[in-house]
Amino acid sequence: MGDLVNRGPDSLGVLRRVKALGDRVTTVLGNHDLHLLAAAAGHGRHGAEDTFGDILRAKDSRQLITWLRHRPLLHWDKATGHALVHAGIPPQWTLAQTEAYASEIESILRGSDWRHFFAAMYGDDPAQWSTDLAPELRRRYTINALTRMRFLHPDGSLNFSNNGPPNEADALVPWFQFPTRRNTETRIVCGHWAALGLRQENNVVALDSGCVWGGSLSAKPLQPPGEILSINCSA
Ligand SMILES: [Mn+2]
Repeated sequence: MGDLVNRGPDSLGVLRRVKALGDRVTTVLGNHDLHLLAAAAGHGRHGAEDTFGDILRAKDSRQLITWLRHRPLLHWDKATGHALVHAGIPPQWTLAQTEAYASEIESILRGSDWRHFFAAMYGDDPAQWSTDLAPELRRRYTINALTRMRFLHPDGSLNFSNNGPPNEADALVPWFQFPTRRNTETRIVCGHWAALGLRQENNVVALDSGCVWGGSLSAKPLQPPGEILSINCSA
């Protein structure tokens, strides 16, 4: 569910290992993966807290970056009927819209001018979705919604200041509990929100159980469907 890098001690090892699995693995891009791609493109504001310098300096850096930028933002798993996405799908979008907006960015990242995309990726605006957004702003909203979203304001706009668990957030609503969600029929598997922990509700499976913070690493068998498996990461 993304964020293969920058969330632990051996980002280079993780990236090489997952890449080596080839067709046996499907992974979607997370905000930290995009942050690495931005750095590789010369647009990242990467600093001391980032732990992917080894990837940028590796002898196979070019191949790893090329592989990573060909990963999708959204994966629709037709066989099991699940949408895989790093943070979630905004309530204003149907699955068809999500596929269209994600695909627009995936095409850019896979194209020869991919580096240029990152010049305009960073920023919290626009926080509110509108079909009238100019292309550059639509793409930034898409990136923010699919890879950074947690809480929404009551008007449906994205909130970026609270990353805690839901009970600590006053008027904010977790995206998957938003009352007028248009994608409640879509089964969604996501990660990203470590403070939320494991959740299964409203057709959403949220799997980030905080491995990087000493919690656990969790997996959900989709075919055949099974109970969530978790392994302890505190050791
Ligand atoms: Mn994330």
